[in-house]
Amino acid sequence: MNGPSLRPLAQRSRALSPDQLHAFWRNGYVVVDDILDSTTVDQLRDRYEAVCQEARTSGDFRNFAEQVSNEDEEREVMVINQVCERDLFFNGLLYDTRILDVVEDLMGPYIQLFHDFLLRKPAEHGGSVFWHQDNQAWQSMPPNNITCWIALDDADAENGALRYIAGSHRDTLGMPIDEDGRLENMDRIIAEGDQRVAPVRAGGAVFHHCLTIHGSTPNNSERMRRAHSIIFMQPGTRCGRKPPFNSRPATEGDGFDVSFGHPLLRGTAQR
Ligand SMILES: O=C(O)CCC(=O)C(=O)O
Repeated sequence: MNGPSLRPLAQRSRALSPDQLHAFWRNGYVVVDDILDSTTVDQLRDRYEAVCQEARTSGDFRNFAEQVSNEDEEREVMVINQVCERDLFFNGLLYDTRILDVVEDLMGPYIQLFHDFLLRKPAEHGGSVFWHQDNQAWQSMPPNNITCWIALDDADAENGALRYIAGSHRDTLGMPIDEDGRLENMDRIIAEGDQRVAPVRAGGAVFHHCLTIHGSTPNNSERMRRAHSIIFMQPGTRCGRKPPFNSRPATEGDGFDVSFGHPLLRGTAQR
């Protein structure tokens, strides 16, 4: 009988091992060490600091640090959106085959940019990032977006690495959400969930699914924790919200035309 052949995972993937693929789908995230070489990381750090300096001067950035009490007022997580539109080096990184090969293993051969941003958690007063599902903010349909969080410094529990509720992208499927898109049982799911820190060395990356619950703790260490997040989508994805920053669909429910802000990175744009 001639049917589609099911090749072993190892033969179908470009970059990830079968164990890494299984870990991603089981836990909702996977750490990939040494995805970028040290020369690229050094160049990225230079451009990163230049972009941050420009944003600080112009005021064109957000502070994403969680504000729970007055003591948090001095805390900072500097966020700069759509860095790929501000700097050619970051724009080039979108097309890096080392990253796209992993994304292709996770979402298939049609890949478009959803958006990208920098997250700079300074030493000693870096803030925490609240527990969330990325798709709470985006309401993207289908909810298949995948984030590649690239570490520019070694990130660990001391300087506020990412932490995840392992398996929450599966466990929360179909659960009721409130009018903000937040899971109604979010607090209970987090309290009872399998919380895991995801340490990653500079030049490595964590890939996570847009339904995996995650956040990060403050940075009280003497080391910076700099990261760059690139979020990938499948062409044809719709945006359920009109988000508050540039280069997004004009209206709720719109698709994303291929554009400078949302380039097609692999494959063809299916309509
Ligand atoms: O860098 C952090 O602490 C949070 C990052 C995050 O939430 C994301 O990239 O989706």
